[in-house]
Amino acid sequence: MKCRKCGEKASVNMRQHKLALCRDHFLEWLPEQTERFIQKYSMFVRGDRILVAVSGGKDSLSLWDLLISLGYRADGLYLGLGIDGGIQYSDNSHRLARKFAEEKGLVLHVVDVEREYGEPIPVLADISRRGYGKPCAVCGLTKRHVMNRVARDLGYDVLATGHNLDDEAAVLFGNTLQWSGEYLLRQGPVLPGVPGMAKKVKPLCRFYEREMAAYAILRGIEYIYEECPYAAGSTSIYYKEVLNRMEHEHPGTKLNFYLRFLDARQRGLFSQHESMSPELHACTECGQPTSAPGLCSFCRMLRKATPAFEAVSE
Ligand code: Q46
Ligand code: ZN
Ligand code: ZN
Repeated sequence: MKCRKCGEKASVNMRQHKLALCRDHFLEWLPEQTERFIQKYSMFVRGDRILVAVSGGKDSLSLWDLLISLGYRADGLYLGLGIDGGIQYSDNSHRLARKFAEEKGLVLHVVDVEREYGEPIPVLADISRRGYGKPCAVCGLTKRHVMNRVARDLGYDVLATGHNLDDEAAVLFGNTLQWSGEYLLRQGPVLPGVPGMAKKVKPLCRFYEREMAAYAILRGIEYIYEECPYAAGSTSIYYKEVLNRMEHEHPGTKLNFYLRFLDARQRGLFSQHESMSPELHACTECGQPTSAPGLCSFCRMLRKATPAFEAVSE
């Protein structure tokens, strides 16, 4: 297979675009496309302060690398979840995120959940009894809360995450199977900010996971290969496998699914859910927006899990 631009041997073949590129042309193409998506979806402009949520994986480190190469002002935020799983998952991912930042002279904020809230994620999940065997619900809640808090407290304009097309298509697939109108209405490359909640963007949402892996490898980015140990057996991995089978038979299925959804949403397919969106209130503890008056779900979880937190905060 030859590079479409120069005729040299291709390194990456993107069947959905009928496009094969050599290393150099792929490393030119991907940042150009990223810039195009940033502008198309009005994610941010040069001069905005961007906070990138960095997990130590290929997507978030590549996103940070791309934004810096494109001349944006982007700092990183790493969350120490305290997950070991026999592979020192958190320690290794933290080490790689720190290494990346140090080598490039970038600012990396670190929030260690255990130090901040008294327990690591798996223990918080156990004692708040929200885990149902897996800490993912508590983990997601905590990540959203902390990312938003740091973005707000440190005055960032926007919070960027490294979700790729495979992630987005899997979430969309799940939401569509359930016809979750409210979630479908909110899914997209940009989630506008509301008082107390930062604007969120996903600049990689149109790139396949394998394109991001190719980018990270060709750029020499050292990232953690292992998934979080709690990801095994999750519904989202199952949806990804199903979508991959379809993609294999019909290249472009995932991209089409996602882009046609964005079109439909823009044409107002889920707009009736806008009027059903609940009124937002400020959490009485942390000030972040919540749908019911009183405490937000994160603060409620924390009270249940760490009575000490309750005593201190009252
Ligand atoms: S939610 Fe669950 Fe992930 Fe948290 S505990 Fe691991 S798998 S990291 S995206
Ligand atoms: Zn080429
Ligand atoms: Zn709260």
